[in-house]
Amino acid sequence: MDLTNKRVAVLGLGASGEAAAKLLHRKGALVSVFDSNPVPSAKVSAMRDLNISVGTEAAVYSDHYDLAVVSPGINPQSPLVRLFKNITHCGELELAFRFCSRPIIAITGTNGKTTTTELVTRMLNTAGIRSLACGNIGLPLSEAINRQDEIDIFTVEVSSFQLETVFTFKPAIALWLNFAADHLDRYPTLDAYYHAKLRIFANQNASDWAIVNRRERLPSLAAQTLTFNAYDNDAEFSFDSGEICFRGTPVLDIAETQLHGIHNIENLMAALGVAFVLRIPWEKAAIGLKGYRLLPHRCETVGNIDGVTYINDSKATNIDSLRKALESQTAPVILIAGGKDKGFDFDSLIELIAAKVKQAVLIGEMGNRIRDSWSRAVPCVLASTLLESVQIARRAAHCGEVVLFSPGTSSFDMFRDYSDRGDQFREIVQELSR
Ligand code: UMA
Repeated sequence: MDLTNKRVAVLGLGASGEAAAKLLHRKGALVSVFDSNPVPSAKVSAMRDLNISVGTEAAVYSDHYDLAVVSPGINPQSPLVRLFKNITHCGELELAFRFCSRPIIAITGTNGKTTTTELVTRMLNTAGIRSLACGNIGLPLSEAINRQDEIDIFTVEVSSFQLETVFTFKPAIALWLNFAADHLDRYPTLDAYYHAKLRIFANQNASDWAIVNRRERLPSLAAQTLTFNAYDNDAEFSFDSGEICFRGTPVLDIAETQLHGIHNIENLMAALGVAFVLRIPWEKAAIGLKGYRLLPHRCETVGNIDGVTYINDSKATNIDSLRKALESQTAPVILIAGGKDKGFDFDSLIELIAAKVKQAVLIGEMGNRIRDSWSRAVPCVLASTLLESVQIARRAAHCGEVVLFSPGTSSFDMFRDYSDRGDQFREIVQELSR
């Protein structure tokens, strides 16, 4: 892709936009960045130092441009993108891929992407294959490729938002972990979300690999396929008596890892699939996997007050994730849930709620709707702040029980993001335990 003197508009100046603008600049393009919102002056100055102009929607004269590079968080139907409707466009991931000289392991799925990206990266590095975790996990591929001379293979977490705007992106290994309802505030239908994700396989051929959960309904794939599933013995990676087996032979004892729950067993299986493709011996692969600890906000125990365990699962931003957190609980649960209205229907959880939850405390935009749904199964109480919800949960919980904060939807109605939400929960619990 020759970008010399090409006029390129970058839409959005978040992490992706900034990395894309810098990459384009290095490749000789004449770059302008547009953002619908005010941009911090330090960021504007950093761009202007590179001769990159920064403007708002009002400054767009789109006929000027040869290419538009769109940030993943910007809805293709947004006014900013529509201004460029007659211009060739691609996403930041596609742009970076064009300049990436190393093979890519791409990981998608509604839940578990970040954990699996970290598991794979750790496994590879421990086995002596130099890898870097990037993509949706936080480090844009456009920035990661600055270091490609010291990397053997990139491990890239890819979201549906990023996949919407890829055209030639071709991972050597594509992992499909699972699919469940999410992002219904972005997509008109669940099918549209599913088809965006499917683009991970679009350019693969028989020299590539697809590592897929056998439970998933996927079209026939051009790549060589490996399957995994913790409930299905016909999958190549299966689960039996506490061990992950490959074609019937045990390869990893879960008790030797730091991970719990069926969903994490499947994440480990997917990572072991990468080990198989790259011919890493099981014992060597296991070293990295056994040492891995989950990031914060994923069923993280943050305190114990009067014999009640407090668990921060703020990363549960969809119903499937909340379901998995509940399924892994063995003690009665006081559940704190709710947040931004993403169009979810919480009725599908009723049976699980009735089986596991003693009381539900509901917050945020979705609080009323969840109460209408769940009050048939459990007592439900509304709280107007997170602090109030924890205080209510504390009064309801008895020794040996669990207060689980697993919102089941996004945080943006009350918090900056899920990590801000989880940090605040942790602080409240720590304050109460003093
Ligand atoms: N903006 C506009 N117009 C709009 C909307 C946004 O100009 O209509 C601007 C905003 O003002 C802001 C910029 O766009 O300045 C933000 O762009 P962005 O939302 O694409 O965010 P980035 O900072 O570039 O971060 C993105 C990913 N964000 C999203 O997909 C929403 C990050 O994933 C990713 O880590 C980063 O690129 C690096 O690759 C975050 C995420 O929430 C973690 N992902 C979703 C998820 O995991 O569910 C998909």
